[in-house]
Amino acid sequence: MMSTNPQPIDAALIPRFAGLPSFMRLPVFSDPAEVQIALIGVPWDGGTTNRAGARHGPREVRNQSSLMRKVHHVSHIAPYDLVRVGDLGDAPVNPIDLLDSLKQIEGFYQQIQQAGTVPLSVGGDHLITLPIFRALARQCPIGMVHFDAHSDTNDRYFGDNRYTHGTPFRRAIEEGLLDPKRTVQIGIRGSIYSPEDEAFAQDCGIRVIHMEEFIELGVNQTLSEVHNVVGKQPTYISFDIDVLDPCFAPGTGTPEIGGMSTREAQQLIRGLAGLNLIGADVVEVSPPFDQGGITALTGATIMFELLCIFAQSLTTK
Ligand SMILES: [Mn+2]
Repeated sequence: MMSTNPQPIDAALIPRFAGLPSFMRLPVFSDPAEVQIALIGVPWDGGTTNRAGARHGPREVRNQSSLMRKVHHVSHIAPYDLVRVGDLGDAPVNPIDLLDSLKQIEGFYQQIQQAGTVPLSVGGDHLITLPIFRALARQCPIGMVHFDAHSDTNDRYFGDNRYTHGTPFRRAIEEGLLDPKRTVQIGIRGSIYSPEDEAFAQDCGIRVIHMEEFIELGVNQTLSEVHNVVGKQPTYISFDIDVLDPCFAPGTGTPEIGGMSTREAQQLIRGLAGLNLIGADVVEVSPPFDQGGITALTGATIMFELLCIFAQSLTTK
């Protein structure tokens, strides 16, 4: 039987390079209640401390997402048959006002939360996750599986500025949105400002799996650790593209060598099926630093991997 769910434009009828570039070539909706999973862009990088450009991420990920097909080649999950998925456009932002942007992004995600829709977002820099949490985790702190080269739990930058893409998870913990004991960070590496940089994350009980430990553990043992830490309570997945080695994802603001391969990241995400998933994002894709669209393609593919486990989890809940 033909599904009545929204479907991507069929690439056998209209070639992939034609038409308007929505996420996964899906129809665009303005009412979140019309879909179960909303694909959303957050074109904002006002929290970036060094090389800006992630504001251009959503448009390029939409463009590269035209390469995605309809069925996952390993799990055979067909997300568009299982659930209603659509492109919900971009969250409203203000490129010259950080606090106004945080407010506008939070307001947009409040509407999504009220509609009972699950957001799968593309940034933007990593500060966008904070207003998303403010909307999704108001009732009760959530858990998180966090892929990143950086812990993003710093305190202040350039004097007394508390909001940058290096601080979102310290703020989320302080605000009672994120439960540090149900948080696992994977792939952390690179030079740090001082030996005390990691004290906050360690002291509040975040399970930090540095890149070196991930190499020791391998994919399967890392996954059992992740499932132990986050358990069956509501959990968010935040995927900073810089968790990948710059040879796989050069188009990002803060690259760190010695990172994960795209294959390892795909295996890890597939292993997150079965978690109680409430939302996810892919952040820090920065097209001005990209080469031939490879990082945007990677972002789009990670988004499809996430979409598949989300479609499955919504269907089996
Ligand atoms: Mn980050």
